[in-house]
Amino acid sequence: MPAVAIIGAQWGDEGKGKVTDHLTAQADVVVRYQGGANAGHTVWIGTERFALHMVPTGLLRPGCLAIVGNGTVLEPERLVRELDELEARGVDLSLLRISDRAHVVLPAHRLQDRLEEEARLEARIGTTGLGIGPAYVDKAARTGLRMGDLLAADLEARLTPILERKRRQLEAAYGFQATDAPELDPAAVAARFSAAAQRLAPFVTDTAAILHQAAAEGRRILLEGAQGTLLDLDHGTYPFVTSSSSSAGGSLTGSGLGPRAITRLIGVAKAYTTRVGEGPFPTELRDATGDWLRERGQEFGTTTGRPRRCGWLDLVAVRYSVQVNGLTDLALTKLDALSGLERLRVCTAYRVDSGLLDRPPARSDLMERAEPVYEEHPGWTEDLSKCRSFDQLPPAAQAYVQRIEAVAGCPVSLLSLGPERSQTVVRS
Ligand code: 2SA
Ligand code: MG
Repeated sequence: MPAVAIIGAQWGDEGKGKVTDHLTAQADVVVRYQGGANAGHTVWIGTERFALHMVPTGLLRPGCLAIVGNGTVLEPERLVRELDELEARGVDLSLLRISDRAHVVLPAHRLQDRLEEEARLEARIGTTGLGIGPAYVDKAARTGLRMGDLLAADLEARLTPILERKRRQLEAAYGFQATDAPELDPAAVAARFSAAAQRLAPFVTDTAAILHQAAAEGRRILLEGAQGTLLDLDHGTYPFVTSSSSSAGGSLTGSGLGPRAITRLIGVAKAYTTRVGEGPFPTELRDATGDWLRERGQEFGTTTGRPRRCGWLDLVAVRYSVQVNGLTDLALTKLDALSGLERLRVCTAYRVDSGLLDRPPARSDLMERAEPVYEEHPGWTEDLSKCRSFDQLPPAAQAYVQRIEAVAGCPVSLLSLGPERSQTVVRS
């Protein structure tokens, strides 16, 4: 059963949207399995830019079934807006399916996200502020509302105990004055949701059943990850992570497929490193080179517009992703953005106090103190954006890619040399 998983091998924004879009040409079904509106997957089709948040990239390929899996958390009104905008631009929604087990992000979750961040003072996580973490907390606490529940006739009655509990929680934890807060008013929330629920109803179904059927028929399934392995709740740089399983494991729990379904796991890595939000980032460049990378790579958040922190390629992080996800190959993106740098550095180990580490440590204070151990490589000046095969790359760029393969312990099977669909090199 040929299911392929696409996973971020760094801290998100590796270019998964572009790589997924490339692979959807050979897919029958594309599945988003975790995260929600915090994701931002950018796809360029000709001169048109699409920024997808909750829906899978496969929706942009005619004939491709696009599934939003049970592992996601969705804000109904925002999802409707995303669908309306896509439809207005000519995207056909008839092959979209949304899991009835996906959890709902309530207006109160967004409020809670903001209150929690404010209360964290200097230990802020730098969340996207979209209520993602609180929604997953309520899912794990078994007090969440699911997409299937949205369609229930007694929605207000279902919301009442949920919002009453939330009111008590926010008052106790943050001294929030809950009187009159519309986010906590079951009637107001039910009214807001009911219009969205009507619009979403035709799409909401048991998506795992569709996937089991598709797998049994030998249809080609693509599992589209959001965020990245270093933001994974278990394997990432905790606590500076997102609240979902953004590594390979999440592609199973978040879709309903079994482990044997996946035959290929592609890690997407950028030729340098970026991170948005707070948290340790050993190779970060807080200097002119960092600014240069941000401008060259247009490193600004797709969802929030936040400037991304930029730095040299951290191969400790990529190698760790290869191991955590059992990657079969890597897709390397934005190699073209490095043209013009005289020398390039890649980090191959961390020095913490007097010891060397070849993996990110669990303790965030140790990770915060990690000093990168660098290797230097010659750069190149040629414009790579028109290269269409590996052989056309300048020798220094070829050597850079080969060194990545050696240190990460994984072959680079695909190179992205620009945002366009055509700027993609597949290596055999
Ligand atoms: P949250 O909101 O609870 O998921 O935030 C927790 C951490 O996860 C990071 N995070 C992300 N990092 C990179 N890209 C993300 N998506 C958007 C994009 C981000 C944007 O594609 O550009 O537009 O700003 C994403 N989503 C979550 C977040 O920064 C926190 O560190
Ligand atoms: Mg992104």
